[in-house]
Amino acid sequence: MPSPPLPSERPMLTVHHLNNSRSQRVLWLLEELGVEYEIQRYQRDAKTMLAPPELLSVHPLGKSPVLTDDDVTVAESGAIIEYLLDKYGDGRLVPPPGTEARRRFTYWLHFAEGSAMPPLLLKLIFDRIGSGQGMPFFAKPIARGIAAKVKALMIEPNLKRQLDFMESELSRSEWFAGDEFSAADIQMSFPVEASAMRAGLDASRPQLMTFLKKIHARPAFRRALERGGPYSFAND
Ligand SMILES: N[C@@H](CCC(=O)N[C@@H](CS)C(=O)NCC(=O)O)C(=O)O
Repeated sequence: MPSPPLPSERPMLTVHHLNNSRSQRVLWLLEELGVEYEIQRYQRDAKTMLAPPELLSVHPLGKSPVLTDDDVTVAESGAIIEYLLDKYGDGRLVPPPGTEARRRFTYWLHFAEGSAMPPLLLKLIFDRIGSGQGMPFFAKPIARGIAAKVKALMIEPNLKRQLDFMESELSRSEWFAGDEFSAADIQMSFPVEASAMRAGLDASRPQLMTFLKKIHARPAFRRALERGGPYSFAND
């Protein structure tokens, strides 16, 4: 039987991985880069779907993903991606500085969490409110009415507009930043997957559906899924 690795031989890079979460993107990037890492697993509370309190001892916000690399702790997906590309990328998966592709890369890296995710999260919340689950029977029609109004006035028009925009950008080039696959596609995978899961992305937007097909076929994506476990995009 092989002896367990000595502490000095173990990878220093640890992904603090919450099941069913954005930390899947970090595993995927590490697989694309071929960097060794270990996974520290955390399980969402089955009822609230919130992260367990142990994550608070890794980072004050207690959210996932968080990366620890020796004595460095990095939170926030976009910041983790930039950290990994700077330290381990050797110029891979990021277009050269000063190019149009680099400008688009930076845009999508920020857009994914800064613009695309908020209406998707609002939809998740208002779908739950509208379902009336756990409410007294007399409150259910009121909750349903409020949720339907907020969704129709605010959330759904934004979701439609952003889906149309992403679709048209992907008809300009094969990937989000240009003709080469980049870490911006990894960052954008989460809002695109979540849109397909819960915000009406379907075959009427063929570029986005092809994007999903292409990322699912990447060997590194599959390896990350095997290590991280399946996820459903049904949560925040
Ligand atoms: N913008 C942050 C979002 C982090 C975030 O909200 N993570 C979710 C998982 S996908 C989480 O930890 N949820 C559990 C909780 O809030 O308790 C990022 O991209 O890293």
